[in-house]
Amino acid sequence: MNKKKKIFVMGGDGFCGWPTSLHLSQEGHDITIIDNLSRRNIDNELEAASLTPIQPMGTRLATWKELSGQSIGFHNIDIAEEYERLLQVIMEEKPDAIIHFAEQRAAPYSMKSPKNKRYTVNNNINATHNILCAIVESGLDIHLVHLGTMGVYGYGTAGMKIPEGYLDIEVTSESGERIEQQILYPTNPGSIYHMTKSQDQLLFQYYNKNDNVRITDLHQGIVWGTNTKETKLDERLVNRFDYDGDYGTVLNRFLMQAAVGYPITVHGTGGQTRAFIHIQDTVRCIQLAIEHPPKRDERVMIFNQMTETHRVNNLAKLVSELTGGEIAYVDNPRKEAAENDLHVKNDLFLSKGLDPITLEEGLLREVTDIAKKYAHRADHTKIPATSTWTKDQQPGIPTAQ
Ligand code: NAD
Ligand code: USQ
Repeated sequence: MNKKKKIFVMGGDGFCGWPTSLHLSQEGHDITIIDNLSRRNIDNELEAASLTPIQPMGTRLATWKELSGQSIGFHNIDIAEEYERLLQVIMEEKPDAIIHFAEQRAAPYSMKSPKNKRYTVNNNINATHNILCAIVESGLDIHLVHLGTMGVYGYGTAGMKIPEGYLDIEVTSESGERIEQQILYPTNPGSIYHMTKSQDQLLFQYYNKNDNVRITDLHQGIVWGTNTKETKLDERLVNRFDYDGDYGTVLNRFLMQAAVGYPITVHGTGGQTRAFIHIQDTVRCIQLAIEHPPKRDERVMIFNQMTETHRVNNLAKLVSELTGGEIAYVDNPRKEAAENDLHVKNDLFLSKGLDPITLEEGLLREVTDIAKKYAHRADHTKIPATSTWTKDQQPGIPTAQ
């Protein structure tokens, strides 16, 4: 194993953060979770809950201690609002690395109302900026690993493979000389949430240039699946499974809809192509990112954290073939192209040893082990995607419902 590290996991109570905390603890690292439990509060606000029965933080941590003998620390801090507490805990515990998951991550939730737009911008940009500012103020050489999104690239690439963060360009100087350069790939976000991730990239570029902060930005695709090796050890460690119209992501929604006998809700024609990754591969990629930090004078390291691309309509057909579920083509509540192609480079993680889990091998297991097992907990009224991108759009509700 690599050297044992002290690692802060910001947002360690969430869907990606919890299994990552357990995995890194299992690997022997010293983990402290920082989370303000805002995601659980949003569940209360939306009156929607995880399909899986997630336990309170205290039970989660006590169970992990009982099973593994490892302690995981926890601080309830709002990192967007409580800068001084954040700085203090960094100064006291001196982490080698900080993994930053702590943002409002749902595009539909971010588009719901002016209040939601403003909350998402304030929360996400302040959270990221406060971490960067505190790292510099602490004087410690902390490696920051951020969970970004494939969505910062936009999805129309005219057949070109999306590179890992930087685009090769050629410009013509005043004197007519052709000069090659690499620039940050131009962003083209499709929601307020995705826009905050685009802003994050500028904050990283600036703090890296000005203060030499070592940063890895993981441009992650849509995460599917629920459990990992560690969360499977005991039902009290189960990971969250969002299926509601705001937080449920497309493939997990389709799996759950098929399992509970709700029509599979394809937005528009389902012509959108997206990048995907299984949650087990997410935690593995983060481990690899922690084990391969950039050097002090290196630019922001950007990885495309995805393993497969799929068209939404093809996913719906695949799930329908596996389960017999019926497909409903509903109004698209989002403002997005009816169709797009997507080709993505992910050579960096593959070269570091990632051996991806494919949809083919994991899909059916997910339907039976999770979606069917917890189908009785589903509230069908929370399934439709009711948040629209503009006032004149319609929610994505199947006609028979
Ligand atoms: P999540 O909502 O399940 O988890 C985020 C966690 O951060 C929650 O526990 C929440 O309480 C916490 N948090 C939010 N704001 C905070 C604040 N101000 N202070 C302290 N804690 C705060 O989301 P997730 O699905 O685990 O996503 C984690 C990260 O990965 C996000 O940044 C998201 O953009 C990125 N990502 C997720 C996916 C996906 O499919 N889930 C895909 C690509 C990228
Ligand atoms: N879609 C449907 N039917 C549904 C739900 C979604 O057809 O019932 C479609 C959407 O219209 C969209 C696509 O599926 O075209 C993906 O939607 P999504 O909700 O699964 O994904 P998205 O909004 O992009 O957001 C999710 C995570 C976010 C992360 C992002 C990665 O919530 O945190 O950043 O995936 S990516 O998409 O690569 O940018």
